[in-house]
Amino acid sequence: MNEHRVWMTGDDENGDEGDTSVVVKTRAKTKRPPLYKVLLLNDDYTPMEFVVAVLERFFGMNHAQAFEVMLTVHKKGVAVVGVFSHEIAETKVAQVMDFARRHQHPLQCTMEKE
Ligand code: TYC
Repeated sequence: MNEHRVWMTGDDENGDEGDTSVVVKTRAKTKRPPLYKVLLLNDDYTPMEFVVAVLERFFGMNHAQAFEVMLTVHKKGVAVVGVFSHEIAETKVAQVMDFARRHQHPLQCTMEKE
């Protein structure tokens, strides 16, 4: 990936004073993958303890953290519950939406590019 570009300096092209070309190392640009925020939305019906369980189960939070984040969503309407690669974020959203659906709660989880 690291190219070596070569060019001539000055006006000595085809001259008889030897090669004055320089070799330059270019670094391959390593682009970090974009990150996505996973958001949890408030609603009037999902039980608080269910949201806490979701945050513990799918986002690795302990009970105190989960309760705190749940209360933030409850009061503010929305909160970022994690930041992930596109694939992981999609999986988290799908897991939460499926878990909520199976328990017949209207809890909504979405993702957006950071
Ligand atoms: N507002 C809900 C209630 O009063 C609790 C709740 C919190 C629901 C967070 C969703 O993402 C949520 N039972």
